[in-house]
Amino acid sequence: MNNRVMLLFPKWTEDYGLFAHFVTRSSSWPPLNLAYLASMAEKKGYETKIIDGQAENVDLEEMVKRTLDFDPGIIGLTSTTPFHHISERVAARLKKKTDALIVIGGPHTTVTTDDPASFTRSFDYGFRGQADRSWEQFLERYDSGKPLKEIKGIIFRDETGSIVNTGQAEPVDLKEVPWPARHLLRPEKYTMGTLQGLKQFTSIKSVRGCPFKCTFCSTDVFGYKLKRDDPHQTVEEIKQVLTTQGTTHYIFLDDTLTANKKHISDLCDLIIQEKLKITFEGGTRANLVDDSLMAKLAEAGLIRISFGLETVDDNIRKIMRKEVPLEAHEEANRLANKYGVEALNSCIIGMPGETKETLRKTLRYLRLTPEIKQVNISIAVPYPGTELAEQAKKGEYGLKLLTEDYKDYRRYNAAVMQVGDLMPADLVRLQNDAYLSIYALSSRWRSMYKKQGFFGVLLTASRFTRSLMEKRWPDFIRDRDLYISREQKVKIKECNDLREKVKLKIAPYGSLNGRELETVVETEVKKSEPNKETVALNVMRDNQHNHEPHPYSSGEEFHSYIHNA
Ligand code: B12
Ligand code: SF4
Repeated sequence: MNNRVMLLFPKWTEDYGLFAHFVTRSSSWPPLNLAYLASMAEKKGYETKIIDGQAENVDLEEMVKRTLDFDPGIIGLTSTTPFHHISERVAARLKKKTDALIVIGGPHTTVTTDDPASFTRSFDYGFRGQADRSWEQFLERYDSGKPLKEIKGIIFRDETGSIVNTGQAEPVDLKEVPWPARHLLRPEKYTMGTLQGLKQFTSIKSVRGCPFKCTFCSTDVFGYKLKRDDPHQTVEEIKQVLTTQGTTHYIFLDDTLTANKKHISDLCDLIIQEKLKITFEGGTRANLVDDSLMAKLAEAGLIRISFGLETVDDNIRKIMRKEVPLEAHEEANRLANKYGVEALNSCIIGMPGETKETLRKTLRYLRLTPEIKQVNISIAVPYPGTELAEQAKKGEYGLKLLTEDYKDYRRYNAAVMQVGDLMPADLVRLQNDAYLSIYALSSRWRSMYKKQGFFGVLLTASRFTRSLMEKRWPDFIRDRDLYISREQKVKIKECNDLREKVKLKIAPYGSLNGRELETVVETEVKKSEPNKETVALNVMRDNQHNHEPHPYSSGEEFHSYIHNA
């Protein structure tokens, strides 16, 4: 038997244009899945290599050539839905040139198991869901020449060409899964933009599965039973990486980092006790953090946490089963800010129930909530197997599925569903302008530059140009209520020298869900300006221009607000 295994992660950002630079400058991720599989292959005595086409900038031709030069017995590829065609392309080339077994695994194969358009004849076997155990069995059987088709959790074609599906893989015992073979990757290639600058990092997983069922998310499709690694094991893994590679920054891939408070709290305690000099980040639901947990996370080294806000519209959050109250979200951002942890908020536009008005509400909120420093905006995609895909197919909540060409299922610069009267082109345009509107606020420039460098600036400029070329004023300029205030509660935050600049805190559109929102603007004050009240009033009048009066905009109310400030 040929005991060489080649694992391939094809370059996927070629179709992204300028956005590709943005993606790779702000983050370049190790293919942890392949590193896990490689580790198992090495444990079973295989000589193993990984080519990360993305990080190493290896194009398709070069990837094929290097693979053939290595002459493996097994070639493994991984794919997500929008980039499956790229893995398929690589496999098709290789199929013509080698007799090696070509296998595919990962999210796309899991969610489209019996789809012949995805499991093409370029692949000999496909692996569904968590493949640690089925892959182990595959390697053992291949090595000893035993039949491979008896393994649970795989797909293949029978003599007639029909796809055979052997059902769920045997459960995985995390204690038996060796740590990822990070030594087969080049650590210096994996960097992440943070507020502390660009950091070399690795990803790590201490929990598999998620207890929630958001309609747009593929995690549930995997049918994972929630499993946690012993926190001691995770800490040992970190220590091993620290010693062998010197990596000090870790991204936890756990779907919901704080889903089990005891688990994450124990993990933090161990990191603190062992005095590990590391930083880390992860994502969770905003209602699963509290003051003491955030304090402990920060003490252990948490520098960034991401929350899935998705939308500020309560009804849409309910439909998507993300019923985290908005107040919890603001509180979580506040706690993160309190402990010096960067908070990243992700939103999805174009979900069931979305209208221009709900979208505007979300964008205003993101732009003007001072607690929110960073935002990620993606377009809703009905990934196969999700409840959202079912809703789109049935045309529920004003959805209309317009294509099943998976190449467009990529969340950025492409949309595949219509929702109400919002067409895909509207969503793409709004995604562009939303980023523009949020990052045009100068208070966010520094962090954008630190994380994304010059490409962040370039990307914002290109968004602006695009907006102009498509002959529309970006929202933040056209609709001044997006930019500054519709309502006029103004108070002076800082007013040391009236001859220079005055910072004004403005409540831009009153309250949202009972909580007042504020933003800070700066204004020049002329020497002749008699006093701060007049200055603030002038600013207020400017902002009032062209907008209908608001109940709280009377001079009286405004004055008393100023005096109480
Ligand atoms: C980290 C991550 C990323 C990183 C990529 C990291 C990387 N280089 O691999 C970044 C941020 C770049 C990213 C981007 C995207 N991601 Co992402 N990402 C994840 C996340 C959070 C963790 C992935 C991971 O490493 N898991 C740990 C490993 C161990 O698990 P695994 O990948 O599932 O691998 C296991 C099995 O699938 C299987 N397996 C996987 N590959 C192979 C190959 C072979 C040969 C075999 C035998 C087995 C096998 O065995 C592994 C061990 O059990 C998952 C969510 C999740 N819970 O998995 C989403 C997830 C994979 N991403 C998703 C999506 C949609 C995307 C994007 C398309 C978003 C976009 N920009 O439009 C892109 C696509 C990028 C790409 N190249 O495909 C979806 C995929 C849905 C789908 N139907 O494909 C997921 C599942 C999120 C979700 N819950 O919906 N992502
Ligand atoms: S909480 Fe996150 S990982 Fe869990 S189902 Fe929802 S989106 Fe997916």
